[in-house]
Parts: sequence; structure tokens; C-alpha cells
Amino acid sequence: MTTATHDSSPAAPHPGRTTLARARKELRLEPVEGLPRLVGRTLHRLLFRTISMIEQPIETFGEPVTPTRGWFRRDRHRHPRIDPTDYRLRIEGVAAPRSFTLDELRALPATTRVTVMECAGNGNHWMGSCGLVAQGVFRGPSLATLLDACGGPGAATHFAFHGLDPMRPLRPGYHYGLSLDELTRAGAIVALEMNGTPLPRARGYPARLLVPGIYSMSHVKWLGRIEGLTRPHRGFWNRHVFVNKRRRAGRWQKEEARWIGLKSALTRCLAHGDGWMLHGFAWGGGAPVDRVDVTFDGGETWHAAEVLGPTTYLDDPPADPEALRYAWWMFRIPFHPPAPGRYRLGSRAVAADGRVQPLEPDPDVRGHFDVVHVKWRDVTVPPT
Ligand SMILES: Nc1nc2c(c(=O)[nH]1)N[C@H]1C(S)=C(S)[C@@H](COP(=O)(O)O)O[C@H]1N2
Ligand SMILES: [Mo]
Repeated sequence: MTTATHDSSPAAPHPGRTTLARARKELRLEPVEGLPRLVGRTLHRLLFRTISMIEQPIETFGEPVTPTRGWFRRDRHRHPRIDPTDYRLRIEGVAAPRSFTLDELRALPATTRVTVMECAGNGNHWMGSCGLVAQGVFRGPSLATLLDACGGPGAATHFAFHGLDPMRPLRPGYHYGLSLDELTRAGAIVALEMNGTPLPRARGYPARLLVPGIYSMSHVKWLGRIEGLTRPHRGFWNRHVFVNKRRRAGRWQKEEARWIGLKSALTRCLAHGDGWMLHGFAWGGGAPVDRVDVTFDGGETWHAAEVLGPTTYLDDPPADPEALRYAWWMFRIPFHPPAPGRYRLGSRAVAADGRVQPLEPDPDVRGHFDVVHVKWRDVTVPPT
């Protein structure tokens, strides 16, 4: 499948290498919240690199499908080197447990998914920016196909997915669990390919779970074992790491990260005619994005952007609408600042089911995950 950028889509070079000439072609959108504001972008990047958390600079967004090179990274450091001839995917706790070789996985009917992948902590107060999100084209057998090849799920109502990345002394490997109902609603697949090539090693070669619509802590890389269970997986990462607290009837209760909430982000501000064009993405929320409103004055007034869905921005979209259900929307809107100076920009997604991206954090939620409120950006417009 090929992808196209629409006419003024910003498939522009890396903004890190800003020259004076380029500076007038693009303005930097600075996150208003987050740790980089306090410690500086460079130190922030270095600090987070030590925990294998690497954002892609938000300004490199622009392509409908994020190039594999430069894709954000988030893992527990160790990237196992897996020999494809020795590799096995074991499926246990189902009607007829069995293993698959890589060739057997490749021989099964494959499903394509064009989908957003987003770390549950994207855009939180540690990160500030919005660089732990990307969109890829993934392909491999669906989980349903694999389960059929095992005689069905049997008694299993939940599944745990185990990675082959070693994590001793902490745990033997990374693992995450979801219910069969969630996996079915998401249309989960076991991805063998990403953006038209076999998965690179850092992305989980030879197989990774992909759960469209659910945050990517569940997209287990270097997938080695699928364990059918008759109760929710009570794993360390499920219960203690990817959790927020939510206040219900006055009581704070733990809540595991799950479905990606309705969001949008302004990504680039590019020279356009005698003014500027703002570009961004909107995603999440489970329903189609209906509208994206943009403010140039810190939220006093809002203006509807032009919004393009995946069937428009992809050259050759897959025929099956399921393949695109969790793809992002692209938006753009002209920006004509009345004078040089500093402007506070923000974007706000509105979904077809009427839900609106909130302006402020929810006072009934505490934690680092599923941060959905408007991602404010400051921009300094130079004199012409
Ligand atoms: N085996 C394994 N899978 C993993 C992880 C990991 O540490 N080990 N990290 C998870 C988290 S928290 C995220 S956000 C995504 C990141 O995927 P990426 O590094 O391909 O961007 O992988 C998920 N899958
Ligand atoms: Mo993550």
C-alpha cells in the first residue's frame, strides 16, 4: 500500500537542523506544560533516553504514515536478537494449545491495520510534548485467526501476552493482559510487518501484538507466548505500572490504562502564502472525528480546521473499513497573526458521537496516563 501526502502536507526536513532560511519557513510550536520547560529539551531527551523512552520530535510529524526510522521508542531496554528458525509462538490455555513457527504464522491469512500507536503516558507532565504517538501500517494474522487454528479460545475469557525480552532480576519478560472482549473489539492482530517490511528488531521482530485503539503498553514486542486465562491477568505491569486513580462517589480507585481517549495535537506551523499553515492530527475516542477547532488566542475564539480522514489522505486505502477504524485524522488551518509576537495555540477534537476534547485535566483522575486535555502550544511570530 502506498501513501500520499496531500498538496500542502508538511513532508519537510527535520527541524532540528534549523537554518536561518528554514527558520522563516517553519515556526516552532513550544509545549506549554511539562518537564522540558524546566530542564530544557536536550537534558530532558538525555534523561529519558536512559530509561529507553525516546520521543520523536513532534515537528517531524507530517506524513500520514510515520516512517519506521525515527519512530518513538518505549521499552525496558533490552532488545532480544531472535533467530527466526528457532522462534516459536506458544498459545496456551485455549481449546487445543499449540506452537507456531514463523513460517506457519506467515502462511496464515493476514490482516492489515492502519493504526495509531500511542504510549499511555504520551503528553503527560513528564513528557510535555506529544512525541510518543505515531501511525503505522501493520500486517499479520489476526488474533481471531490464531485462536481458530487452536480450536477456539476454549474456557479462556482473558489473555496474557508475554515478550521474550529478558528483565531479570525483576521479571522473566515483559507481559500485559487484556480481556478477550477488548481484544475482539479492537480487532487485535499479531503483526509480522510494519510499513511494508518485516518488523525491525527494536519494534519486536519477529512478532508483536497490535491492539488498535488501546494504548501501546499492550502491544507486546518479541511476542513469545499467549496465555489463555479464566480471570484477568494480575501482572505487575497491569496492576502496578499502567494505572491511574479515579474518584468515584468520593473514593479513589485504581484504573488500568486502556482505550485511547479523544485527542488532537498541533504539530507544525509552516510558511504558506503571506501567512502560515498550522497542521496537526486528531485521534482516539473510538468514534470518528467530526471536527477539529483551533484557537490562536489561548481559547478566546475557536475556528474549524479542514479535516481529512484516512480514506482521503491515503493513496490506496485498504477496502475493509475495519482496517482504518483507529487511524488518525489530519487537519490544517491557515494562521494569519495580526502582528509579530507570541501566540498561544490549541486544538480541540470533536467526535461524531458529540464528545469534545476537554480544555482542562479531569479533577477526578490522578496519574500519568491517558492525558487528553488540550495540548497548548506557544509560537513566536517574527516580524516580516
Ligand atoms: N516486550 C515488550 N513489549 C513492549 C514494551 C516492553 O518494554 N517490552 N513496552 C511497551 C510500551 S510501554 C510501549 S509504549 C510500546 C512502545 O513501542 P515502540 O517502542 O515500538 O514505540 O511497546 C510496548 N511493548
Ligand atoms: Mo508506554
